[in-house]
Amino acid sequence: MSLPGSVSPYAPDESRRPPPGAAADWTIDQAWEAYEDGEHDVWRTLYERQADLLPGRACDAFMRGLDALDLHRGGIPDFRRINLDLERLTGWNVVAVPGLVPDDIFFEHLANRRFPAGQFIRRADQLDYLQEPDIFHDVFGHVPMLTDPTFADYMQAYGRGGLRAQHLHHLHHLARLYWYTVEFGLMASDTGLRLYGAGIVSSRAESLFALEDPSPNRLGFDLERVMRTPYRIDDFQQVYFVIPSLEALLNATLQDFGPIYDRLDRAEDLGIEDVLPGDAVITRGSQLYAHRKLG
Ligand code: HBI
Ligand code: FE
Repeated sequence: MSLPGSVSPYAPDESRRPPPGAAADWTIDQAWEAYEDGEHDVWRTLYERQADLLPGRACDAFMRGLDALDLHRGGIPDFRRINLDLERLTGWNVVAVPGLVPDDIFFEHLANRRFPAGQFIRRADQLDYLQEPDIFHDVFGHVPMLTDPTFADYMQAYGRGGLRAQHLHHLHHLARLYWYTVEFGLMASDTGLRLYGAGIVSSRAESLFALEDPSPNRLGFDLERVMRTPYRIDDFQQVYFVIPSLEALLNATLQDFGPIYDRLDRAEDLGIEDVLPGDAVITRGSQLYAHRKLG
């Protein structure tokens, strides 16, 4: 993994060719029949942990998506099965890829309502953390939200925006928007904060930390503020941004990013722990967790 705040913690450089057996768009056959029992067991273990933890913590759209796709304790889902429901609900399809794909490939898929999901699953001794998103992170973490029409539109808008941001050399700013919403976003609800970020809902420890720990800041979502804020790729976040609704998140992207990028060109990056006078502060964190880890 590259250093925090870099353009894209994952994406290999564009010059990389698709790996052997992958198509030009990096897709591969999921080969669902080839998963071994031990791999299905890893899925079941991870699923059981989160299924017990997320009710009351994950947002309604996520819980509805889990149910709609019938993602269950049974084992690694067959993309052919979940795509029958997913496509009917929002026109999205999950496609299997070997792992991380270059940004332009990634954005092209999202812009066409295809979510690239890692085909592999982590080993039983990697339950709590792994470098690269596996099928549990991608399918359990990301795919349920794609059953929500508003979020489905947001993800396609992100894909289209990503292709543009690349040409305008603002990918690092857009990657922060992805990170603090799609991966690590929180949402307000009538009964308190809720999770919707895939990186959180697929992690037992961070599902608790993001909502309950006094260490991180929790700030009201503001598009430009987020795009100026570096992020952590190797540990829990030091700040989480809270959206009022998925509609508000989608509306924030339905504007011309050109003037925003112009202002960002003249603006300094913020410190990851900063709290600005204009911030809507939900939690002013102690940062004790991060400082203890950083020593
Ligand atoms: N590739 N398979 C995959 N999954 C991702 O989440 C992903 C990726 N490539 C690039 C990427 N994410 C992000 O860095 C972009 O949003 C910038
Ligand atoms: Fe992800």
